[in-house]
Amino acid sequence: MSKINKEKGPGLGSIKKSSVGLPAILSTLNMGLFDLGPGKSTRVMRKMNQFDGFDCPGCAWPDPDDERTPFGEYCENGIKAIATEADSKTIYADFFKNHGIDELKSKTEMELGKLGRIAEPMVKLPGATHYTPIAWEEAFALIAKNLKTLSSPDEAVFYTSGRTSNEAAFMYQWFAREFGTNNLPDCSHLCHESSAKAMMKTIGVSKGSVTLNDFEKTDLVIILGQNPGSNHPRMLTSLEKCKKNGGKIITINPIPEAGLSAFKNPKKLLKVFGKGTILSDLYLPVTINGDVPLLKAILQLLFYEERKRPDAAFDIPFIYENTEGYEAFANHLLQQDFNTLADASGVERALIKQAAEMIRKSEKMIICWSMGLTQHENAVENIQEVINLLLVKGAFGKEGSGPCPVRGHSNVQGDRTMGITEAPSASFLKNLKETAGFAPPEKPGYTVVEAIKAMESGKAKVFVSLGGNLASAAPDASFTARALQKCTLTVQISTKLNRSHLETGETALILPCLARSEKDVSNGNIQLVSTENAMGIVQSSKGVLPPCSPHLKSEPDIVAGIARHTLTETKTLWKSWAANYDEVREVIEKVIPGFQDFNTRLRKKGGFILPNSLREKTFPTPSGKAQFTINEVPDLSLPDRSFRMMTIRSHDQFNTSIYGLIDRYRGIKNDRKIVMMNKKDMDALGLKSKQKVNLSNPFSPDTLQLSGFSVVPYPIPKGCIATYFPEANALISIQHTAKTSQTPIYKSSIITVSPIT
Ligand SMILES: Nc1nc2c(c(=O)[nH]1)N[C@H]1C(S)=C(S)[C@@H](COP(=O)(O)OP(=O)(O)OC[C@H]3O[C@@H](n4cnc5c(=O)[nH]c(N)nc54)[C@H](O)[C@@H]3O)O[C@H]1N2
Ligand SMILES: Nc1nc2c(c(=O)[nH]1)N[C@H]1C(S)=C(S)[C@@H](COP(=O)(O)OP(=O)(O)OC[C@H]3O[C@@H](n4cnc5c(=O)[nH]c(N)nc54)[C@H](O)[C@@H]3O)O[C@H]1N2
Ligand SMILES: [Mo]
Repeated sequence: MSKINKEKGPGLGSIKKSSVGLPAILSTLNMGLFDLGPGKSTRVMRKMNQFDGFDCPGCAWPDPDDERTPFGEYCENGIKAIATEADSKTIYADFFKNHGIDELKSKTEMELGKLGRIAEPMVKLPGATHYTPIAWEEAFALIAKNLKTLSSPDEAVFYTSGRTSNEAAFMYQWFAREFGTNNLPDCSHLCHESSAKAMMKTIGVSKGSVTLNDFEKTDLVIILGQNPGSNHPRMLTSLEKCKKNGGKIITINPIPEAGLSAFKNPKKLLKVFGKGTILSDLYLPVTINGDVPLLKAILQLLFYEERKRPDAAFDIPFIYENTEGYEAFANHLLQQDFNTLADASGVERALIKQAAEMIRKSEKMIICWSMGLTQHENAVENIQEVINLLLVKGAFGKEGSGPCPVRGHSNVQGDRTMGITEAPSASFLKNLKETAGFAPPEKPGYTVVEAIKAMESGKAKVFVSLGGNLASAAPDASFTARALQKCTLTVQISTKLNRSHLETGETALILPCLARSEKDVSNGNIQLVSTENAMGIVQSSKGVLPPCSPHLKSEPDIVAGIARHTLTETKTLWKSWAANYDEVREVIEKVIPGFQDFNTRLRKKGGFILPNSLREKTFPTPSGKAQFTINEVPDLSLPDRSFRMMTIRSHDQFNTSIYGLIDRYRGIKNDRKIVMMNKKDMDALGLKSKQKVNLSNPFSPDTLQLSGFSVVPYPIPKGCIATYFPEANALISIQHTAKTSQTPIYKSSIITVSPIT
């Protein structure tokens, strides 16, 4: 467990080349022992990601289809996620009596999380300084009263974070639509929305098509804008298998992330002391947001090769049979100047040529990407350029090939499948209407950024949050706090205390729910829920631990409670749904394609895979063809003394849940208010290692500022800086989002850095 040492300032160690290995295992076990106690640790680890266990509440990377190790399918960060969730400490009414909201606001996000699990429902009444206890039925009645006094259902916002089960998500969207609104923003808007928009437009499907098996069959994996060593550690096992079978890996990232250089598989304990597998064959240190020029430079080199020797680089039969827009795309490539593209990308020409040659030779290629591509102003274009590369190589409908947007939260993909979206498709609404017997609203609802703006301007007045921590996860922390404070009612359905429980509306409710690892018992039976991982596999999840408090309710039960009190005329069987999720699944089966025989197939070992037409080389775009796109090179010039800033995760956090202060692979500890900067840039500004600086975003309509950050030298391209999420969120403008997807530009704010004098 890390020690908090605010006095000492940041500790700097060496940047690690390899990930996992012995220190990781020790760190994991320490964490497990610390928070859970040894008996509970073992029980949890034996059941996590097992066929008859529960789905890890961490990331969305899939579990192996075939063998699973007897000691649990886990990774270091999965254990940290579970240890945090299954915390034995609890906070009851007496805690809230002794600690007012203002006092709690002075705590960091990490300190709040470490207070323990919320153990009973609480309310903050208008004008009160403290939360006080409230009975469940009273809490539901209070929500109903507030919702019923709105002048339109569109004045309510129903947010979802991606941990919610399919069953709870399905009930939640049904409730919002029966109430009369499509205001169902979710954390996807802050995450992979840019991928969804780009993929829908170009290939007609918003999900990736590859499976774990494809990683064993492929000859090339390209990883852009992703740090799997920290955020999807089990992906390294797939990459290791790819390497064993002769595959190659290219990584494209402004910083050399550990885990991609060398990987020691924690499950093979004997190998821990060995050298590990070198994973990445080629690393391209792209400048922040230099991916479009880099990909274009690669595409141009491939195009020239293809012109010289037909079939040398492109899959022309695939292109002619399955795509549109190739000629315009090829003409555009011809007009580009290679040197200008290379300069804009920040990558040496020789490395670009090496990458192009590896791609040219590849016959089966997977491209993985995550937040490094999705959180820029031109994020949708970034991903469209990735699709262009997949299209020229014909990387669809064949083994070992395809797009792999690596999702974040464990069920974020499933929540979208269940209808959590502000813009439901016409076919979804039709199915819902036929099954539900009410007319769901057609007018699109708010995205996350639109919802925050609506609350801030008084257009939305009630905010309900099914998990998550909007106050810390959203951009412009003070704007978002103001938005929440302007609501008449804010409701947090959650497991642990976070900033969003403290930036309250006039009235505020905390409704504590069961976590995924806890037993959800109804009429003496343990209920199953389901989740969908990043590869479209739907699996069951069954909690194994006793609930941390007798006063918790399950998420479906809470949604049903709110619905029962709000929808007085409802014909929906809320009570019996909450008592038996099989009944919810029977209805899901009617509304959502791919879920036939849901209850039976869910109980099969390993669950089932949802259909994905990309695997059959079918592109459900309006014309039935995949689309090439022409994407502009972004203007990457920087005003004097300014930097392009990316906000990233450390190795010791899950989003806004901060486990500790050791970003072990990057060698940074004891502090998270850190600015990673190129040594030459530090010299030019006259900054010393660990010197305190002020950061400001003068390009936002209201200048956004933070002080007291320490600058540290780091191998990052000149002109680029990195800070941690969520500490730097106060600097990110809410007015300036990605085109089309409205995702905040968490990875490319323009920031000035000045020493504290
Ligand atoms: N342990 C743990 N696991 C997690 C999470 C967690 O916080 N902790 N969060 C979950 C969630 S919700 C998500 S969405 C995922 C996030 O997983 P990641 O996307 O891996 O998370 P980030 O830390 O945002 O890292 C983005 C990576 O992109 C790189 N990058 C930034 N800008 C650019 C750019 O312009 N171009 C390129 N090529 N690279 C760039 C950064 O250097 C960094 O390595 O992880 C999920 N899993
Ligand atoms: N600067 C910057 N900001 C970012 C990002 C970035 O890269 N940079 N990334 C963005 C991304 S990718 C994402 S996905 C968002 C994440 O945004 P959110 O999903 O809103 O935030 P989380 O931190 O994942 O939410 C954590 C809280 O969820 C609650 N919780 C945990 N488990 C459960 C459960 O089982 N049920 C319920 N009901 N509640 C639970 C706990 O109370 C916990 O405090 O942040 C975004 N914000
Ligand atoms: Mo995410």
